[in-house]
Amino acid sequence: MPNLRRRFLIAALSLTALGLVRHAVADDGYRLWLRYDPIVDDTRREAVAAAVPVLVLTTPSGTESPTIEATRRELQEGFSGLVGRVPEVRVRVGAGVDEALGDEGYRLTSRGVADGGGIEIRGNGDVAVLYGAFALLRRAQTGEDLARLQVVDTPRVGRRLLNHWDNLNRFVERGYAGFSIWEWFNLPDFRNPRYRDYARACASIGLNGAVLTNVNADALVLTPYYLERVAALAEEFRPYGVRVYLTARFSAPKEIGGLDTADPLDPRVIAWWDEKVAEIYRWVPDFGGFVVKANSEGQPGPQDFGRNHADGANLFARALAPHGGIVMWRAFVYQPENEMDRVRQASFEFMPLDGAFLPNVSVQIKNGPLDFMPREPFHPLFGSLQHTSMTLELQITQEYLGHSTHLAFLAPMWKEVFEADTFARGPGSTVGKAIDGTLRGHPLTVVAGVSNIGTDRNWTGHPLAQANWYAFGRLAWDHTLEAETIAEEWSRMTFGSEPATVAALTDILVRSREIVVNYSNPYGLHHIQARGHHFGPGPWVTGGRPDWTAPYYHQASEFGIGANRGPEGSNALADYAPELAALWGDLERCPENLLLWFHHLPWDYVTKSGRTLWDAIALRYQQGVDEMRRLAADWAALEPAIDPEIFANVSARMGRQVNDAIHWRDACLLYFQQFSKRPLPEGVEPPAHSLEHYMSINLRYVPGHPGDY
Ligand code: GCW
Repeated sequence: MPNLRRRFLIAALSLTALGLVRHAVADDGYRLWLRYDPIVDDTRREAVAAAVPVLVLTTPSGTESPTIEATRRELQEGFSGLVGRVPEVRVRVGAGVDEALGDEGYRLTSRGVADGGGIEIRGNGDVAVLYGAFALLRRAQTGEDLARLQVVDTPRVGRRLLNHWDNLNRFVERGYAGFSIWEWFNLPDFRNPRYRDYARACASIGLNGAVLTNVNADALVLTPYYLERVAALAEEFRPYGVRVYLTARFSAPKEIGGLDTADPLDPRVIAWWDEKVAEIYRWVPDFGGFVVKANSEGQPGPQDFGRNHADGANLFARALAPHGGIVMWRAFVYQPENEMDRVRQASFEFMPLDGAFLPNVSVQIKNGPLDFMPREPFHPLFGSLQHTSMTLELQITQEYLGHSTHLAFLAPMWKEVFEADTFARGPGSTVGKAIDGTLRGHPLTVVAGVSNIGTDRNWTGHPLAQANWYAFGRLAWDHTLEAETIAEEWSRMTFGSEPATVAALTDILVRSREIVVNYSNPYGLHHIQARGHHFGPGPWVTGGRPDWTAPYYHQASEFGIGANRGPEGSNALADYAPELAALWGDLERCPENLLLWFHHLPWDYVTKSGRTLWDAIALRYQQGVDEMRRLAADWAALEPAIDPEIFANVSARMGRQVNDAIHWRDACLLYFQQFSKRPLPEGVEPPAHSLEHYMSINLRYVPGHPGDY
């Protein structure tokens, strides 16, 4: 690798001189945003080189740990790539603790000439210094002036985790980028270099933990055979500050423990988990803890034994506490036999338990009350749980936003969640503050993102979906960053700093998610996707569990469309603060992008535009198609600036996305038109096929669908 890198560097630098650098080497996307290609602009490259002849790493320990070694390697490879010169990296011994930095924060300071110049990277721990090194490299990649750095940066949230929905057979549930990168069969002997690169990528954006297994995975991962392999992965990640976590299947004491019960109050079950957890810590001394999906979608749980979620969570919490571990207990619960609106059920189950969870439990809550829809209001539990630590669960993989076929940059969606005001303690009580502990003072703070990576060479399938992994890490570290800032950073790091290219790419990314909403689920529509694999439209999906059908949510009939969640309907509004219930319940004030989430309205209801609801919906679908065509055209214009392999890959996906947008529009409008009985308004293109045609499409073996695997 170092040799290859050097050869690449020499080739690239000589090509820079010829002005040909952009197409110098075919780029397969493996390097993610850590490309370190030579800075093309001579003046800027020289300025960066002049700023970093010496880099001083300062931690209280001042030792040459594996983390410090990794930091040095990263800085030297990074800067030699960027500027063609290898900086000297020194470790300073004997510094005290820097109070402003906490455990993981870092300080970057340009040193005066009298001190020998260069930059000091300081932290209270080695991993903090590593974060500082990555931040410095990022600043160099994005074109910042490094000559007068005075930066202090600390994370707002303590545990910033990827959740892998990876099974032991390497099938990734809702994974669209190949198979699981964990090669269980080859471990622990063969350790794919990808593990290191994975940990590097995570550390570069401040992620500090990985849940290796799917919330639906079986219990075998807790057996010694797998624990030995988990320990090997933990060893690979450790220099980069990434701790491993696992999912714990509630029924494990029965499945792998030889007990006839998993009752959380049974002393044998308690003793079994205590010993199992102690065993895990013997393998992995810095093990992070468990994620548990219990009594949800058929998974076993405490309710099977007449116990509640707190009984279940606290069982694990007690076993983990002596070792410093935590349990993330998922609130994604809803039962087919429960008549209550599905979006209310988690509040119904968890509100009575507020205060009953031990301090090392964090209740893990998806951003919205339904399920990672293209747009949802925030989950009401973020406002209503007062005495419980809450983990925000985001989905980086695009289960409902076109898989890795469609471009949907998700930072704008996540920002909506972080910035949403719960009014829990008056105005300004945002979800971000509920999560980062500032609202209620919870010391345990966690953000989790369901990973979008797999064995695809470029990790994420869609080359631009790397931006979602990147954005997740950046927002988990600091949710006050702007989506646009993140998009721009990523564009610069990934595709270079040529201003017109950066501006165009940033714009493409930032627009993309709303376009997906417009051509698939406008006006607060939700859960109208195809059954099972969730790719493409399926507003007609009926049969089986009512809460897995589309009409349960869109409620379309000749009288109108939308879910009535006000007092006359399911009253889900009552789960929110009175201010929000009043706002969203008032047709005049309810934001139109959530209209049909909260209201059932007649087809001739007059929207803010003055158009009838039917016309407005139809035109919004058309708008989504038009915007998607423009997005694809804007991408096409970037051809000269993007590596050909990546350009061709994205272009093909964009072309497909345009067709899929048309498909969404035509299928949904034809379906709803049966009820509205109105013509398509002027400006909406007529559909190419009949409704029967769209309804007869039955895709099989779509990636990521557990039912087809
Ligand atoms: O979004 C749904 C998915 C399931 C998933 C479940 C969950 C892992 O369709 O595939 O299971 O949510 O979050 O538990």
